[in-house]
Amino acid sequence: MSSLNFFLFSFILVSSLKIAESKTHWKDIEALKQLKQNINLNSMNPGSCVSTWDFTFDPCENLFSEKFTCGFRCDVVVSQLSRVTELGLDQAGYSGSLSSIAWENLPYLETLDFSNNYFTGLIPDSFSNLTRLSRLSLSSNSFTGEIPSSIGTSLVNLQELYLDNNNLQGTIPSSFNNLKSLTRLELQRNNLTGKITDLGSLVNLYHMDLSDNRFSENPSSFPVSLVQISIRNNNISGGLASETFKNMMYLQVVDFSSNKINGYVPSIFFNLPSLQQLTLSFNEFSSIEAPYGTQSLQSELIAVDLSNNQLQGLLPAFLAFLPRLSSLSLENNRFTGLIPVQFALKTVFPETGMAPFGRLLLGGNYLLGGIPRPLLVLKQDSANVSLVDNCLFRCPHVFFFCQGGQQKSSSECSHVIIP
Ligand SMILES: *[C@@H]1O[C@H](CO)[C@@H](O)[C@H](O)[C@H]1NC(C)=O
Ligand SMILES: *[C@@H]1O[C@H](CO)[C@@H](O)[C@H](O)[C@H]1NC(C)=O
Ligand SMILES: *[C@@H]1O[C@H](CO)[C@@H](O)[C@H](O)[C@H]1NC(C)=O
Ligand SMILES: CC(=O)N[C@H]1CO[C@H](CO)[C@@H](O)[C@@H]1O
Repeated sequence: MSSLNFFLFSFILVSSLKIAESKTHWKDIEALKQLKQNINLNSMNPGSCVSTWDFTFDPCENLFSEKFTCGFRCDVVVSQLSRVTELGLDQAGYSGSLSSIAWENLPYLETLDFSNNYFTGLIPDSFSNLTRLSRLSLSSNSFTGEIPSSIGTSLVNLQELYLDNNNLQGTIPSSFNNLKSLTRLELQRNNLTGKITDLGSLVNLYHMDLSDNRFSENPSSFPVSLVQISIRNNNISGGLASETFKNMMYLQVVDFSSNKINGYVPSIFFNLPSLQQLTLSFNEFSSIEAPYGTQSLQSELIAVDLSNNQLQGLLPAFLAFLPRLSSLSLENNRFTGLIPVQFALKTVFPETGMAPFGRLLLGGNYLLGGIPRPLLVLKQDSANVSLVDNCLFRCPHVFFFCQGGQQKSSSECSHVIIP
């Protein structure tokens, strides 16, 4: 071999090695190709990420060029080969099914985000092969069928799961109790039914949104790590027990509105150390369990909405002693008796260190007697107060909190039973 030939030979060898250095593993290329093939052609808009994918070139080597403008991320993981670690499609209106893709070819995937597209069909069972996945988002697509229980069995590194805004049926697989790293679970706006699965093993879960489904029963306990829980607008019946919420030291926001929950509002909600927002409106509650020692409550509650229930009896005066409570709605219930002067005092002349009521909505009840004196000097722009549609002796419209409705007729008020 002449020295020139040797030089050329080594040049070619070195450059081909250099290419090999960041070449995409063939399995990842296979999976990306399959994904492109499974997206309906007519949903692939020019300019979208996937429409640019050109497999006559190496994906990871050409990422962010015009051959692969976007849609995934690569990392050199082993043996100088690039592996796809993130698949994050743009919101380009893609449709198609994900079931026949060999997901086991993407074993290094940590993030999969196909949210805000039009994907249909089942959530593939073979997602369970993506064992390094920490974030899975299929939000706002048209997936149907049940949530595969294999997700819970296999994706043990999952931290965030977003399946909201689809058309999923069935319930939450109990295998989800294996997902010990899960911090966020969003299943809102689906068609999920049955009893909400007890997820007591999920010691890191802090955000759970199950709203706008058709769940019919609460579990006997919720993860104690929860900070926010919403089960708004389901079909939950039965009552609530203090026992279900004990030890929930971090819970800040509870929204169980628009269900069919009955019985009493448990006193534990007025004793939980972190709870700030309690929303139980549009249910069938009939009473409120007052906590013990109401003068020394440590509650952090800021907003309580118990409107549109069937709450009876006298107004719960203890709520006037919650130091930070500034928004209280008890509208459209069956409360009767006098308006406690404590409510009026907290609105107009709050004690030092006590938040005043900025919102006090008492309309649509059967409250009796006169307007508590402190309210007579309340300025319109200082608080949102309403006393309309009650059985008050007089509520002249010169007072803004009497405007927007009349008092009930004397015949409607005549059946009021004073407890
Ligand atoms: C929810 O699922 C039921 C079957 O369980 C079906 O009849 C109904 O049409 C679904 N609702 C929606 C909005 O898809
Ligand atoms: C709600 O639950 C009741 C039983 O309590 C059931 O009869 C009804 O069909 C459910 N409604 C929906 C929309 O799932
Ligand atoms: C008071 O609050 C109610 C309920 O949120 C709202 O509908 C109303 O517009 C508010 N009124 C004023 C004057 O802010
Ligand atoms: C290679 C591998 O782990 N394949 C699995 C992928 O997922 C399907 C469905 O859960 C399994 O049947 C395969 O064994």
